Amino acid sequence: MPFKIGNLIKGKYCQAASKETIKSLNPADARDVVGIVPASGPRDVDAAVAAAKNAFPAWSTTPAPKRAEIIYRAAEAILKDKTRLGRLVTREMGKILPEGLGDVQEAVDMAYYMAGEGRRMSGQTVPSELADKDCKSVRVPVGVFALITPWNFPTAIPAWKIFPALVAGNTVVLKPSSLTPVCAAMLADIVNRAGLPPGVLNIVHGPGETTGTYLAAHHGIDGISFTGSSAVGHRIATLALANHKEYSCEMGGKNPIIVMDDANLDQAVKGALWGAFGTTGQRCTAASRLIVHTKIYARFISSFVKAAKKLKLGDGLRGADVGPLISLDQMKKVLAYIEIGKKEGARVLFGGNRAATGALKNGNFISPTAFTDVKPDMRIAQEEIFGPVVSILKAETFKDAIAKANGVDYGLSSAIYTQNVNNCAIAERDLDTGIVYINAPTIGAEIQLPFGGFKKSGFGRKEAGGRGGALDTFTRWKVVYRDFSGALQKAQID
Ligand code: UN1
Repeated sequence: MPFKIGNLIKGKYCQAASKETIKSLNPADARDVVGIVPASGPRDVDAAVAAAKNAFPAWSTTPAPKRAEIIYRAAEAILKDKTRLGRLVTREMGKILPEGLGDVQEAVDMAYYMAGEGRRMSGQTVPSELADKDCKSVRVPVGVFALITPWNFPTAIPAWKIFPALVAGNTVVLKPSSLTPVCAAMLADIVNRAGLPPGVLNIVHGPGETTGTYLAAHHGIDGISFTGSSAVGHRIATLALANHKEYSCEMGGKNPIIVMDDANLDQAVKGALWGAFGTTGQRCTAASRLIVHTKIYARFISSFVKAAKKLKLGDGLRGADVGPLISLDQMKKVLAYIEIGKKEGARVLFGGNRAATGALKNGNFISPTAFTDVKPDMRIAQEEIFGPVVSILKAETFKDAIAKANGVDYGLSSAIYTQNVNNCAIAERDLDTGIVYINAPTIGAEIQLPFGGFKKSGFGRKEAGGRGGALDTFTRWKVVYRDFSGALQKAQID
């Protein structure tokens, strides 16, 4: 049975003014309609933004520890519901069940972390150069935030944005991907029921091109936090600048794993498989290039092929290792990239085709695919594919490996497998990415440090915890100078 979900505006569920709807489908079996949600238009977005604006004065002046108490309650409730929500992630997004549960766990982690910020969120107090005067900086909320989230982490990424936004005192309008609206709606429903005043958290459903664009350009919002493709991120950042809004855009990647000749080969093969084919390659952090030292190239390839052949493709709720692509369109895009790779002269090492027989016939499945004979300037070595396709390149030396790793427009995540301590340190310094992994694949960032990339991978502020993370996205610094001398004192002069 499909879930029938409404927009959440001012604490109430409602249909789109136009009454139009869209369906979300199970990517493992398109006959299974997971949800029917409103296809929101301008009037719906206007109402949501107005509700968020009205709720802002009271919410932003509620003490942060009190705001955080609601988030703690939400964390507990999400955790209690983890199995149901995790299964829903798998059903609506397609990632295999352990990953579906991980998606929900990441939301729980972020909720606890950001709730803790309710009693921190500290600024600075510093001495004044003048007597009887003090100086401090405080974080203040931005206002109404538009949160535009993708389908690949349908619970985690909305949570990454909702919790820091709310603890900091903003009110929000969430526009989740129209491919995974039910996951986001379930999360928001739990958070809302944890005790949020009406209008603090609103959701409008609908496609990115229409609903998302209208929301991002809305004069009533004060900031935008977006995760998705580089092309859309670029448009959103441009809009934000033109309209003078705060923004944070997390975008694509073309993340490399370097495997050096002194690597623990077994560990590197396992890491490469998980990095490349985990979440069916549909992570912005997915490893889509393996840069393998020439000395161990042949040995690496033979173990990699052997291990990849064991991966079971199928429905993530039925014990598969690799699930489907999110949609027919995404599957077609990935298949087109496979054709591009062949035309460019790369060799298919394994996979390379749609799998549509037996139980897979109604789903969007592509067999895990690897290309060898890949040259660094080929499109499959440069462009984000966002599917279970990995390009394998050879490196002659350590220096060559680092140069190849950095030789793309993206800079989100990178990894190196080596036992050489000096090379570890040099890689850590020279890899030009926002996240570097040593002896671990390119995926699996934890929430307590900032998340985001360099180059084409990100614009504006970062996400998640730690110094320079999401609190900087969702607050502004206000500096206060207080003179209690009872006279006029002049800085730099007296
Ligand atoms: C994404 O792929 O959009 O680091 C986010 C990771 C996850 C988040 C990925 N924690 O792989």
